[in-house]
Amino acid sequence: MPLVEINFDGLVGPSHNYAGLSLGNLASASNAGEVSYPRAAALQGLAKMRHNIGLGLTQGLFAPLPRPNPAFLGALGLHAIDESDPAQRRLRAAAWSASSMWTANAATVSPAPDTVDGRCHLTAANLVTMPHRSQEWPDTLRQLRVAFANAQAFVVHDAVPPCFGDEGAANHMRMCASHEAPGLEIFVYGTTGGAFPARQHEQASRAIARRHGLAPERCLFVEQSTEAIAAGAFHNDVVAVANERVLFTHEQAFADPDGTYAAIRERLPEVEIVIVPASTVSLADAIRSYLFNAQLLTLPSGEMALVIPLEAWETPLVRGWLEAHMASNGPIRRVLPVDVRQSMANGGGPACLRLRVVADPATVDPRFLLDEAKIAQVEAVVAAHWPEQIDPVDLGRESLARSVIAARTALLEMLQLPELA
Ligand code: SUG
Repeated sequence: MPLVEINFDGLVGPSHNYAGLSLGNLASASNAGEVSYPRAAALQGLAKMRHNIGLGLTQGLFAPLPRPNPAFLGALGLHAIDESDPAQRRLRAAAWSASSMWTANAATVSPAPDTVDGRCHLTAANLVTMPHRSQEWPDTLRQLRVAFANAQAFVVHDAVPPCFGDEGAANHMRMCASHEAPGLEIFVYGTTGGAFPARQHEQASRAIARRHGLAPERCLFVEQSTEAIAAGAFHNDVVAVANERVLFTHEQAFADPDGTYAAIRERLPEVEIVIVPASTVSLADAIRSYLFNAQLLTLPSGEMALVIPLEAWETPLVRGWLEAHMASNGPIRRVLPVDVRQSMANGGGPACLRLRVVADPATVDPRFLLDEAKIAQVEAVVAAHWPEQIDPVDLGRESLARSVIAARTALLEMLQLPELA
């Protein structure tokens, strides 16, 4: 079986809520305090997975991580919460966060054709910049080690040391003539984002490239523009996405756009760079609509499709640009809007919800791979067990905690993944 791109989507967890925990993520901040709909959110994500399977693509699934996480609170000495202290309430909300749904932040992946030992390397992201995300990596690592246990095909690395923030594949793009060919791996880091934190540190990216055994001449380390981070692009995948020989980017994504494009062209002469100018779609509109937080996918026909959030299609300037691009015979031949509004309201579009792994599906633990029948089984578990809604003021309530834990247990039983219990 040849190497193919497998998209592992994170199932939206039963504790999905809007607590406004992510500084620099405008959607998270503006929806803080809203009531969330975990069941609808998970079903939206499953509908996207079904949609992509319908395109003839290979689809995988990661289970939500255990929440609420008492170990996180215990480590902070918070065995009981002082309800009058907003900082303590915020830390409790962190322990309830379903943020592992955004698996683009689970790990950085270097497929086998790029690495010195011919195996696919994955490094779990430490996510240290945001407290609610910093608790993810040990459980993520555990899951990656089960899914990619085949040691002939995969190497799964610990997170890089917490002195350097790493947010995984959201700040990493792989470009290549085809998925099976050696790739150019582009690591995008930030230095400053004005009022907002730069989450990806250059030294974390460089450490990953070394640990994965990448050839230095096939790596690029590119700085994200300060303006982009300051405008709300807390990850590079909010303003750029790449697939095979196509880079689709906003004009203001990188600190040195021309230098970046030239360096890519030098290493991958067949590259096609599709640049959306700020005069057509401003950085603010790009971030509000999440045009670039899209899945740029090669269909079995060889054509490329862009799976965008509905919000992008509903933004007239963005839709106008996409229609003009397709009419001009640009490399994106199809635009496919999907409804992931519940995730979008926390700043997670179609691209955030998936981790791309180029591998032979036969080498992956089959419990993490999906077909239509298994999606229907997951949907049934979600319909039966996921809370219909969560008001952030209910976080901490014992009965809610019990139902969230029971929901995940039911899922793991259905998926036959006792190792993750
Ligand atoms: O890290 N939101 C996530 C969204 C991650 C999107 N991923 C990518 N761009 N790849 C984050 O900011 C919101 C949680 C809250 O506010 O409760 C949150 O964590």
